[in-house]
Amino acid sequence: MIVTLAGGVGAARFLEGVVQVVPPETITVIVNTGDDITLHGLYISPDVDIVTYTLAGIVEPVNGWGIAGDSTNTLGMLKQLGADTWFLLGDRDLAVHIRRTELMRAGHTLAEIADDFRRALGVASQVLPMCNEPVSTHIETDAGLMHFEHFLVQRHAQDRVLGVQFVGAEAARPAPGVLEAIRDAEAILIAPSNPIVSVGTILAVPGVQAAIAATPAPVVAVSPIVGGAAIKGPAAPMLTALGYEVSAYGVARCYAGLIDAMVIDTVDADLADGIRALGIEVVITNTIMRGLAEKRALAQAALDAAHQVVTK
Ligand code: FO1
Repeated sequence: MIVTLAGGVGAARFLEGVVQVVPPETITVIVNTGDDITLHGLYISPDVDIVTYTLAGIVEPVNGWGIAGDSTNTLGMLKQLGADTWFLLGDRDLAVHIRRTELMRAGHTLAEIADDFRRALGVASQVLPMCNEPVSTHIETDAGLMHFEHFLVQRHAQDRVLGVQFVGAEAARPAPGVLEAIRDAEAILIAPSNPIVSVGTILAVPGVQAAIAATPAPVVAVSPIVGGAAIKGPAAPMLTALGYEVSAYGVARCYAGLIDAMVIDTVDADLADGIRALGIEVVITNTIMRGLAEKRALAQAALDAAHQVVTK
């Protein structure tokens, strides 16, 4: 079994490659739920949905979130009724949030619902939320403490980042199957997601970090920072706020002691020696995923790195 720790869009694109190189049913994706948010009375789980829609082949391809070709009639009507509609929710996407909220009220867990939905949408890989308890990533900024989605989407990441809080994480427990998947994995791949607020949130669930440190499986991370900038999203100000440099080396420092190898982009080849000095093997390749061939090649490079660690 191949285990991937995943955030949203970057992880989902990487996973499109992983399912090309290993049988999809042998993949378990452990997904960040720190971005989860309740809007219009509905429970929304952006990263779980992004991963599920992408693997189901229905994601909106340009943004990488939402459903391709979705309409926005419901949101339009909500707006007319005075609702705050800063978070764009399409009609078919809303159906997912309605059904999830209904099932949660009936006592089902996030993990059970994620499993139901991925099966209903024809996804062969396991999609496992990191925990069933509510955890919400909050960003400390010069404009105050705010939920991650308020920071990113409502306020366009305009505020200065001072720190990050994973509200509820101490009381959370890894969802059933998370620790077992990490223990029994053939390889653990950390997707090119934000190391602070996507992967960092998963690692903040008590027991997850220790399980990764203890697993005999090789652990390989793909750097989401290329040429000193994030491929997507607000990783740069977050790394800076927490004292890491905005580079593949900074990402390696986040993961030092936890990973065996890291895949970095060819433009960052000069950082390899510094990363190796942290005790991390380095594989240098193209990490920008434009088409399916590049996604597949990146997934293969990460798996090859895992194999190299094992056979070394
Ligand atoms: N990102 C945006 O930048 N603007 C949006 O309006 C927005 C809506 C949205 C709806 C459903 C969903 O699953 C994701 C959505 N995202 C949107 C993406 C999301 O904010 C982030 O990219 C992830 O949370 C980061 O992993």
